[in-house]
Amino acid sequence: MTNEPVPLVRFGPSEAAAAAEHIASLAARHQRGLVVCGPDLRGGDELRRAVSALAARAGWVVLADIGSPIRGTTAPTSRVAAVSATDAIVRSQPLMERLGRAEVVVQLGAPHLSKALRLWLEAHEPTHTVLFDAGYQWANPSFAITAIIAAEPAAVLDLAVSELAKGHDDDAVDRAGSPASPSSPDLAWAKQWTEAESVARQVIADHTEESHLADHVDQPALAATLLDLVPSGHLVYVSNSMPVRDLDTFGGLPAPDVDIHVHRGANGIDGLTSAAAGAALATGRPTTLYCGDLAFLHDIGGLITARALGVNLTMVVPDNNGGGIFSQLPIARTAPRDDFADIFHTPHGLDLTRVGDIGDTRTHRAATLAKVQELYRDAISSSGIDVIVVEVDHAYDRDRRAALADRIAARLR
Ligand SMILES: Cc1ncc(C[n+]2csc(CCOP(=O)(O)OP(=O)(O)O)c2C)c(N)n1
Repeated sequence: MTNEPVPLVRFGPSEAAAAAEHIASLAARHQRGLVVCGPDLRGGDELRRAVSALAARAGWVVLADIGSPIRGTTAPTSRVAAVSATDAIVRSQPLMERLGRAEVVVQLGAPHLSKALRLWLEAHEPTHTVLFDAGYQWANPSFAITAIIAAEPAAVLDLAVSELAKGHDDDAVDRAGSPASPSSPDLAWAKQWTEAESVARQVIADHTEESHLADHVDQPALAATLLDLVPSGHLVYVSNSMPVRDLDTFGGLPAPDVDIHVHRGANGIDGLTSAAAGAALATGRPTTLYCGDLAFLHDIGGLITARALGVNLTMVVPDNNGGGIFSQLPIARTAPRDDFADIFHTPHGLDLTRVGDIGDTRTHRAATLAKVQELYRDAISSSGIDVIVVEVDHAYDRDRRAALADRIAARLR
């Protein structure tokens, strides 16, 4: 279907009411909507409630990436029923063909981590893409914006929900969790997404359970296991490359009051330990850094400083002896094997537990998920810095990832 070009509309910081009317009119006319939430989004319970209410009222679907506060929560009462396995879902071509094009996208925060989502949206362009953008940063690499809103998102969405609710039986909607009035949204679209989410989550859970019985660790199962272990009240920092992608796709919903920080922007693998240590010091919260081995090595200086400052930090480092991400990229299929290792994977061959020699840094080694669980629980119950180096056989991890992707694809057909 070809879209009619939609003229760009802008709403300034003081135009919350007009922006809300715009969103309400889109919701009234289009049932196939996505609220896409990325990092760099400020907002607590108010925003979560507003996003939730809009999604319920419009029959729209919330896709929340791992760095978005919509995915993490600060109160158990305000959990948003967000889709978390977005990347795995969007990669299923037969499913996406059945689901069809989204008519409206409302983007909150920076772009969602999933490249597959971006490519799908570019190939099946929504008629309307509304960007909340207080700083006019145009954080949409697809250049697909039809409306830009500089007003505060929670206020705009609340007003939009009130606008939509005019004349409807609000209480029935709120009490039942699903609309009851004749003007209720058609929930077919949301239902299909929710079903896909629960199928993907079940396959990931089965995979992780299986991985717990294995002698080796695969990183999708490690990410899922780690997010399950992080207790309420903790802060998580996650490095770029596969750690952030794995936590996003395989990590599900974090426990209430877990804040997850990502290091996007230019997507560097530098400065991770320093950033996590800074976040731990600034917030006073017990902090976990989930960090690739090259990212870890990149910021050894940060580790020395963090130790000197008495930071309370637990570092979990999947050590696949280099940059595992490159084996997931097309270059892995075309580069000659030796060149690929030297130029892309770049094995370091170091024993990362030797950072313990720096002093006062407790280091541990885990070769199974059960050992990771045991070490992590011990580490978070003590202060100071713990580094848990998780041995990952790169070829094994690659095969397990491929098998998991195949299983998800087969179930989402
Ligand atoms: C400062 C910086 N240097 C280089 C890169 C290019 N780069 C992207 S991912 C990656 C590999 C990262 O390896 P690791 O942290 O071990 O994570 P893995 O790929 O194994 O998940 C590299 C070198 C980058 N993003 N940032």
